[in-house]
Amino acid sequence: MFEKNIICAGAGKSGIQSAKLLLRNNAKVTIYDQNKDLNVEELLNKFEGEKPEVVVGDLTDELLNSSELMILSPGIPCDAEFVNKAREVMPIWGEIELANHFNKGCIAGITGTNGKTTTTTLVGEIFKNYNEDTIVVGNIGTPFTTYADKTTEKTLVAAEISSFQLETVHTFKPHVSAILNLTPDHLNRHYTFDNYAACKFRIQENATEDDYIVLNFDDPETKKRANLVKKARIVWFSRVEELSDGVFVKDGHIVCKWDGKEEVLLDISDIKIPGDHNVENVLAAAAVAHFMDIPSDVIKKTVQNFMGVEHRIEYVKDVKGVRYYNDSKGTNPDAAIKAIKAMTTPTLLIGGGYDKKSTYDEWIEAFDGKVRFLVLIGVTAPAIAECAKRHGFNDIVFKDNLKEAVKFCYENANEGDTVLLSPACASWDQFKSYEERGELFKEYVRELEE
Ligand code: UMA
Repeated sequence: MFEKNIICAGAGKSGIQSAKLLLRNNAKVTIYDQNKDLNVEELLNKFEGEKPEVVVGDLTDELLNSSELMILSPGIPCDAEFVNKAREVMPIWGEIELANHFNKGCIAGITGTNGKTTTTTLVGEIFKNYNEDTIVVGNIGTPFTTYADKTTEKTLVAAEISSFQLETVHTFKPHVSAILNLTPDHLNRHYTFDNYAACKFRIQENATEDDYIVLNFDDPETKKRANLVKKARIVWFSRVEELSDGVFVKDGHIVCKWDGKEEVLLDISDIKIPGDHNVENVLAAAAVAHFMDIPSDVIKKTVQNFMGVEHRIEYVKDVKGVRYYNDSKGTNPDAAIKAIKAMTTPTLLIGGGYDKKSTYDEWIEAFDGKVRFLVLIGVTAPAIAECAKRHGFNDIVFKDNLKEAVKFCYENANEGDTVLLSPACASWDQFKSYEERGELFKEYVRELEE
């Protein structure tokens, strides 16, 4: 299908999987990376069987003249000098475009500023419960090219798609796409918020009248750009308003009203992941799944069993009427603010860890009268305590380690309270990683006497 050499630019996950896919399909491939210090031997060891050529540093005219196509990894800006030079002599496809070229499955593509990973994971779970032939790919961590050429007409594809990836698509066409929300992000790459938002709307560029785009009615920036939608049918979702058409909350149910018919997809009480932002993620996931023709009983059952993404406001279990959440991925104050805002009952909060010289003022302000005890561990404990006191918060307890902190919470929580590990700090003072910290937290909670 390809006659000349193909350049896969970027030797990360995307470049490697693009090269592997092309080699499997008998193309000639050169991986090109700007990093002169790249360990070529280590890279080649990742290839069994046929190996690609590898070029690092400067891109030569010789390579350009002997190639017919460049596949760009998402992390490489489209206006990089070598990309501009290549564009004069060959087409530039993103890794997603290459995957799309080989894909035979039906794609649900999810983008937006926040909540992409949770929503894509949930959509993937719903698909899997309906059809084993499902792949969950994209910005979520597994390049689409890993599986694209193994898909069939029956495959369901749940794809998390970033703005970087959308810059270099040409024919990519999800049957159902979603833009969850839009706030300024990646402005160093896209320069303006309008450019960034326009990139996100490219997700529906090739859609026809038979395709759908799920959009957030409650997000002003998404709403005001709905005129960017070309042919896809718009499915609005809303957490706060009853819509004449779309997916929304009504009397504790999530309903879909479409073509004059109203159907209950699931109940708000089915949602186990906390916070208004997660209600929005579930609304979007349910809308995507519904318009991908997944029956509502599958959607409902999956949501009932969905505990979220590991280590991100992850529900662990209830012990003696107290709910335990693991937010070990809350490694900075911003992430920890989202977690505490998501709590709806009095909370015993475990925080502290490695010192990244963050400021904690906004985190403490976000407690909003909900925190009964702040249980501090790790290097940052004194600095956080000092900051909390400055803000008039004095219910502070120091513990030597996480196990002791969990024990204190267990002994002091009242029925109906929540215990939340959301450190606002990295883990490296006492743990290898936030994953290890989260795993241990869950282990200690599971050991508690019921
Ligand atoms: N490189 C260059 N020139 C450049 C930039 C990078 O040669 O100007 C080379 C680097 O030396 C390196 C390689 O390119 O060897 C890295 O490529 P990459 O940055 O595209 O990384 P991948 O490993 O291929 O990971 C990418 C996504 N990374 C980015 O978008 C930055 C991953 O998203 C994604 O999971 C993966 O593909 C699989 O699809 C990460 C991300 O941070 C999680 N995404 C952003 C976000 O979520 O905010 C958009």
